[in-house]
Amino acid sequence: MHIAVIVPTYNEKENLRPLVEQLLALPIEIQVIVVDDNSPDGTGAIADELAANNSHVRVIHRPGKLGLGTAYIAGFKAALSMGADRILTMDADFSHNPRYVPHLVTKSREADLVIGSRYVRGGDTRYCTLPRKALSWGANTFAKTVLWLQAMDCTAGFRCYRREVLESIDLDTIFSNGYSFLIEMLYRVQRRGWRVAEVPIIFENRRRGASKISRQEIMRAMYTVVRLGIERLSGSAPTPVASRQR
Ligand SMILES: Nc1nc2c(ncn2[C@@H]2O[C@H](COP(=O)(O)OP(=O)(O)OP(=O)(O)O)[C@@H](O)[C@H]2O)c(=O)[nH]1
Ligand SMILES: [Mg+2]
Repeated sequence: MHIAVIVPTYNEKENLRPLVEQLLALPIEIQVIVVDDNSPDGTGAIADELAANNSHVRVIHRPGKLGLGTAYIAGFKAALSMGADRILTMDADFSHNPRYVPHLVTKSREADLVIGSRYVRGGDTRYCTLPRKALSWGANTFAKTVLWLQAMDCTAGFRCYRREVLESIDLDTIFSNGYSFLIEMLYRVQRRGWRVAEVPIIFENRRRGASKISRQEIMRAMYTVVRLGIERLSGSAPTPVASRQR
């Protein structure tokens, strides 16, 4: 099985090298795809150096900070064209510990999208401030209520998609870009009837580098949920194809 792990980066110079080293040391063979948005701190050069020394690392350079959603899409397209069967996404800041990657991949035998989840039994968060926990809880509750999302952790970026799932979604029509991209993807996956499962993870707040979540991102995420909620009520969403393709 060909496994690709997409790591979007923006100013992650302290984190990227140890993260990639830990990913490549896992007992399963993976291809790492770094998507760097011309990070001012030189993360892109570190990624190039890692790629030069290991054929299991590939780098996509984009000219500037174009947002998390399009970074994932660029990574998805590269992974699909490389023939990946499982496509994972994770943050570069060690909030998503690489040791969980094999758990997500194993669970993907019985599910089409697997989420590394803080909010199922055995999952938790560490070193997160109260405002950060409240933000996550509020975003999850709002998205779940409006969109009837079945997962417990709808905003998690630690995921494993089966290739067919990404192939079934027209990635170029995904409207949201920043963090709300995760909510929109989950919504589209669920609407298409794919099986979604969660495995518990301990989410650790980043220790190095800075968060990129801004007030504007939060407003955009709320807008995405409302927009998709209107789409859901108006019945204009695509009909499920999953049962045919599985
Ligand atoms: N390529 C790219 N990567 C991004 C962009 N914005 C964020 N990232 C990366 O996406 C991942 C998640 O961003 P974070 O800032 O850690 O956001 P978060 O994990 O939701 O929030 P914190 O818990 O505060 O860290 C990290 O690996 C970032 O470097 C972007 O515009 N482009
Ligand atoms: Mg983070």
